Amino acid sequence: VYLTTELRRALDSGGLAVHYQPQVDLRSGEWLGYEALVRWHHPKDGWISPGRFIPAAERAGMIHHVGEQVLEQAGRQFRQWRDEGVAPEWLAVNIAAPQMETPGWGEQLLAFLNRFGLAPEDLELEITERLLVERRTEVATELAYLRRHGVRVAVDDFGTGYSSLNYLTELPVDRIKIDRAFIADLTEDPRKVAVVEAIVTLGQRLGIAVLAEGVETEAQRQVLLDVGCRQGQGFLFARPAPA
Ligand code: G
Ligand code: G
Ligand code: MN
Ligand code: NA
Repeated sequence: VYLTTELRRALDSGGLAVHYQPQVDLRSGEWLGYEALVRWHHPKDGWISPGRFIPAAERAGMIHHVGEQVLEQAGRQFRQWRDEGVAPEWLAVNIAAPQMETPGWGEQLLAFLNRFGLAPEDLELEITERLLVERRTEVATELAYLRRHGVRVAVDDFGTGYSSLNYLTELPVDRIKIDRAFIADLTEDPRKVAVVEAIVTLGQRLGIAVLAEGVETEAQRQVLLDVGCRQGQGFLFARPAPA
């Protein structure tokens, strides 16, 4: 109760910030896109992790409000970067289940992009594998609508326990983000290399881009390049940071 009361206060008083982390070309190091990551600094309790308050916001029916503020801030920031000529190709935003399940949400999202003079192609929605599998029918309509208009979709946290590979052939997906659990011991565990290589091959065969999360070392980058993974994100390149 404390958390959601305080979150409501933060939402009303501009207490949420958005940080950005680059998604890069593993070969050249070029920054391809930015992932927007919400941050909450509580006046007394300090930084509160989205891993804690996003689930609380979902349960309390406040996730729409959080999502709107993230999109609003990130959209405006991306517009500014574009005007300054420093914007990467895309902006990636994390989307929670209840947002996607609101009828008309896709249309509102397109209107929102339009308001900032952004194209649907500028935006990528990161949706967890769990959501895509468990709520497949509920999110299908809005997802298909948005994708028809050019918005891209990334599967976040790919490979974490939901072995339904079937959805990859049925749901419109543009990018797979390999969960950082697979990357963490890539250089110690050959089985992890095998799994990552298989995901990369799967992506190639299905025409889906593959991005590795949680790349922290040069050795990991090298293994990823060796198995044909072209994109990554992680502390090796940059930590999430304010605009
Ligand atoms: O940034 P950090 O590692 O603390 O993020 C923890 C979790 O919170 C990650 O799973 C991330 O996807 C999620 N997250 C970060 N920002 C947002 C957001 O704006 N909306 C949603 N729904 N989840 C987010
Ligand atoms: O679930 P999602 O992929 O949206 O979570 C993204 C979060 O992962 C970011 O908020 C960030 O804090 C965290 N993250 C990003 N890069 C790294 C990394 O190289 N190592 C670790 N341990 N965490 C990372
Ligand atoms: Mn993400
Ligand atoms: Na992830």
